[in-house]
Amino acid sequence: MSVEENIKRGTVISGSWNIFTVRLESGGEREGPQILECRIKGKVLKGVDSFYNPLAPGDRVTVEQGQIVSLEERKNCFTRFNQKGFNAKKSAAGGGYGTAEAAGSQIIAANVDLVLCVSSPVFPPFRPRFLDRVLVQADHAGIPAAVICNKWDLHGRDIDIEERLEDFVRIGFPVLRMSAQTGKGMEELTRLIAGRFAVLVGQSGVGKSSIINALRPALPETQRIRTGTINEKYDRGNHTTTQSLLVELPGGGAVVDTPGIRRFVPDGISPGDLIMNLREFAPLAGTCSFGLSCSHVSEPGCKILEAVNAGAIHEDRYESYLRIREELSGMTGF
Ligand SMILES: Nc1nc2c(ncn2[C@@H]2O[C@H](COP(=O)(O)OP(=O)(O)O)[C@@H](O)[C@H]2O)c(=O)[nH]1
Ligand SMILES: [Mg+2]
Ligand SMILES: [Zn+2]
Repeated sequence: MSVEENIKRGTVISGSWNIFTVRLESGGEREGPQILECRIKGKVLKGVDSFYNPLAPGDRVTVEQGQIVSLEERKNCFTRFNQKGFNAKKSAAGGGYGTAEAAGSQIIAANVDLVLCVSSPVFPPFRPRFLDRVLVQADHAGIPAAVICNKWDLHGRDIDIEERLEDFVRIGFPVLRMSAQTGKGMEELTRLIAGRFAVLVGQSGVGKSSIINALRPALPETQRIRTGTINEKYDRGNHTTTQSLLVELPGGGAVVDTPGIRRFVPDGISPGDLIMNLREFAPLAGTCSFGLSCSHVSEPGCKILEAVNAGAIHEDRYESYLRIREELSGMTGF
């Protein structure tokens, strides 16, 4: 066998620390896709040293003799701040992957075309705060995003939920009210994904894995993703999905199923830059009396506060702004 034949390109479909599942570009139609469990060759892979985890679903890699030898430059990264990683790397600076400064940055998926922020009206309850955080991160990463409100079959006309969903539409995010259980909205979802590479992000129990199963209706029972039950006492889903996983869709495109995230902390955004990632706030940047140094909390002549009072910015989005800002301000490094 020549050296070239031994070097293959592939896509990471799952993995966390040491072992990654890679789908190799098939060596021909008859062979079909080849799935391989791989380790990273040596200790450090170029291009990954500023992250908590070295590789994530969607990463394009080169595999040589069963080992990952290189990573293709990423188009983008959908990340979140992971305090655990931050602490671990702080205490183990110099060892393993990542640097002490930036190891709180956890890659959820790479080379993403669409972020689907999944929520539900009940079980678990609608949490607009969570959606706003995910949308801020998507805008920061330059990835288009859409809001999904699943379990619409359980929805009992909550006026606050409707109002927030309408506001997402108003500021330019597609909103899909659907039910993985009844099939409502499944055609729209397929059209929304449209053969692209999408990542589903949401709290545990909102129905991410159920949605992915519904996107692949013809699959045998054994290949379906396990879905959880809702813990009624806590109104939360059990964490059935423990690892992110890239799943191919029958009509083309792929989605990443992710474990439920209880709290989503934006990554790589300073408090001063936050409004740049809230799209109805962004055009007002620099227009306040205090210019770019305005914190938009209580300053006189603040255009953001004026916009909130005039109804051009939804009060609840402003509340999200205040809370995210406070959290980012308390984080080391800013
Ligand atoms: N009523 C209703 N239940 C759903 C729907 N989608 C998912 N579920 C249920 O919600 C629970 C959690 O679903 P799962 O897909 O595991 O959520 P995940 O944690 O986000 O992956 C399971 O019991 C599902 O059967 C839906 O559209 N309507
Ligand atoms: Mg799941
Ligand atoms: Zn201001």
